[in-house]
Amino acid sequence: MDLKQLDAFAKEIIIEAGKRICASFSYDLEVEVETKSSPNDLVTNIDRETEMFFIEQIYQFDPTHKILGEEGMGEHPDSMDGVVWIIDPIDGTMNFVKQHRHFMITIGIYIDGVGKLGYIYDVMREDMFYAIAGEGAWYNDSPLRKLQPLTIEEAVIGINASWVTPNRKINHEKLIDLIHTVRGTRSYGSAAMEIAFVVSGKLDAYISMRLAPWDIGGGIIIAKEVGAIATNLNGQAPDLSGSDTFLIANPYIHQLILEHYIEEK
Ligand code: 2AM
Ligand code: CA
Ligand code: CA
Ligand code: CA
Repeated sequence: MDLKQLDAFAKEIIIEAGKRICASFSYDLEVEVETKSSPNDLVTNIDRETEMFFIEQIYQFDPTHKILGEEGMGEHPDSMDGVVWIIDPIDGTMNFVKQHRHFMITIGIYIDGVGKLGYIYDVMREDMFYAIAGEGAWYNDSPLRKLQPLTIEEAVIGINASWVTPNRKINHEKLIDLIHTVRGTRSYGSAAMEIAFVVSGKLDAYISMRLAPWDIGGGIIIAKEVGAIATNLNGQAPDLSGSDTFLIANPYIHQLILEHYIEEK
């Protein structure tokens, strides 16, 4: 497998898909919004059309490649053998619908279960965060540095406000302690965007109670190249076979956050 050729192809179709999504903001194209598992879990025709675009392009490029997409438009791969693309056509659908910004296309390409190429593309800014396993990570044309040491007091973390109120999943009092300890908090509404910010040092950690393989499949490949640590809230490596909790952080604070501030119910 020629990774350079695959990388060039992946970037080409991600940028093309981004242009198609932008075109949907023109007035004569209707965006149809539906809810999925809950009133705040949205999907649109553009999510589905973008996933279909990727599937068609990838099968034309190589029909042996397999595709796991959030919207389930392709055949669900039965294993991670061979080349598997894990695709979230729009990460941050609520941002797409409501804000017309802050939504990402994110893709991870795995060969026999090993992450090889990872992409997080900010469609409106035309910003690409990406990595080639073993060769490094980039933000557009600039190499991303290894993450630098910092203390928890200096950290800026991504977290959704709902986890700091009483909930069934996690001890929110400990998260309140965390919020009082760190320098600042942010919440962007796109898991991939928050992961892109952690790998590029714009955030120092991001916590989520429930993410799916397509939310993190690209980002964790980029994380490895810069030394960011990604696990579930038990400290185990992320499992791409189903949904799980998630913590990605600067390596100097990852373990500290897990030990002192995370207590699942
Ligand atoms: P999505 O936009 O692709 O659905 C904030 O909602 C972040 O969590 C987004 O990255 C969103 O991805 C992701 N997410 C994962 N599971 C979700 C769910 N069940 N409902 C809403 N967002 C979900
Ligand atoms: Ca979704
Ligand atoms: Ca997503
Ligand atoms: Ca999505």
